Order: sequence, then C-alpha cells, then structure tokens
Amino acid sequence: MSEEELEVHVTGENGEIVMKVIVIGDGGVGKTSLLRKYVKKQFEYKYLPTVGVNISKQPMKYLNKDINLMFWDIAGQPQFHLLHKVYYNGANAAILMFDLTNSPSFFNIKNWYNELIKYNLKEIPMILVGNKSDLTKDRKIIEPMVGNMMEQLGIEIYYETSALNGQNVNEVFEKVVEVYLKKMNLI
Ligand SMILES: Nc1nc2c(ncn2[C@@H]2O[C@H](COP(=O)(O)OP(=O)(O)O)[C@@H](O)[C@H]2O)c(=O)[nH]1
Ligand SMILES: [Mg+2]
Repeated sequence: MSEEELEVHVTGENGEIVMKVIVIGDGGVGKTSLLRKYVKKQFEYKYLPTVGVNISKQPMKYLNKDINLMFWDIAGQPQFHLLHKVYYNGANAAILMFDLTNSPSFFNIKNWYNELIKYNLKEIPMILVGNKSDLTKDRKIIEPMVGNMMEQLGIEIYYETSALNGQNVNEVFEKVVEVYLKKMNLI
C-alpha cells in the first residue's frame, strides 16, 4: 500500500469517521479483556481463548468528531495464521500489547512489530501497552526495558493498563483516536 492510499479515511453512513484498530500480542496478555473492558465495561476472570477473529465496534466522540471504532481482536494461535492478511489489511492503528508479568510476551513485541512491517503498516499509529498493571508483585518488566524497546522500534507512545481495575483503559483508546486524527489532519 502506498502512503497516499493510507491518507484516505473511511466515512460511515452518517458521516462518522470509521477506524479499524487492530490489537496484537501473544495469547493471554489480555487483548480480549482490554477490549471488553472498554466496550462493555466488564471484566472476566475466566480465560476464553479467542477463536479466529472477533470484531466489535464502539462509537465515540473526539472533540466534535464522530468516530466509529472497529476493533479487530485476533486469536494468538498459530493455526489461524491464514487469517492474518485479512486481519491486517486496511488497519488504521495498532495496539501492541504485552503482559507486564510475562517476559516472553514482552520480547515478542518485536515479532508483532515485524508482522506490521510485513503487511506494509509501518506508517500507522502504534501504541505499546503493558497490561496487568494491577499484578504489582508479579511484575517482570520495568520501565527502562520498555524505553529500550520503544527506542528500538521507534514507538513513541506507551501505557500501562489493567483490564481488571480499568487503569488507563479509556486513555489508550482516546490516544489511538487522537494520534490518528492528527495524522490525517482532521484535528
Ligand atoms: N489481573 C489481571 N488479569 C488480566 C488482565 N487482563 C486480562 N487478564 C486475565 O488474563 C487472561 C487472558 O486474558 P485475555 O483477554 O483472554 O487474553 P488474550 O488472549 O490476549 O485475548 C484472563 O484470565 C484474564 O482474566 C489484567 O489487566 N489484570
Ligand atoms: Mg483473546
């Protein structure tokens, strides 16, 4: 996809800005939980592995703009690799997520970033998210490690979230929208 193509935004039936947001990261980091917390204001302790892709939508307002967020939540399982092309195609922003209590999930952020590059999404807004901030005693990833990763990948935005207590959940999504609207010169 050329950069010019990326500059075109999709408008919905009522003139709202439609944004496809993909949430990527290892299985179990809390992708589905974070989306559920934001969209439904709910949290589930049971682990229900996502099968295939779940698409949920959330209308919101940013400044005076109507936005329709379309969230694409993919399963981490390798057998669903065939879906990846459809999944990544046309994404307007990406949330790269790891679990602050799980080191491999943090180091795998590099691989998830490389997937974005592979699918020509280098230019879309990316936000790094360290989830499960409520599990303070089990934390494995400290700030300097995150800073280092951000520098390596050229990612400038980072939030620590908890899908359990809601810390920074709304902030992440507000930021995703803000960065995208700025990039598109809509605000
Ligand atoms: N303590 C805590 N547990 C979480 C948090 N987010 C998700 N979980 C739990 O982690 C597990 C995996 O979450 P899930 O959203 O299915 O991960 P996904 O595979 O990335 O979609 C579930 O048992 C969730 O209840 C969080 O912020 N704090
Ligand atoms: Mg899931």
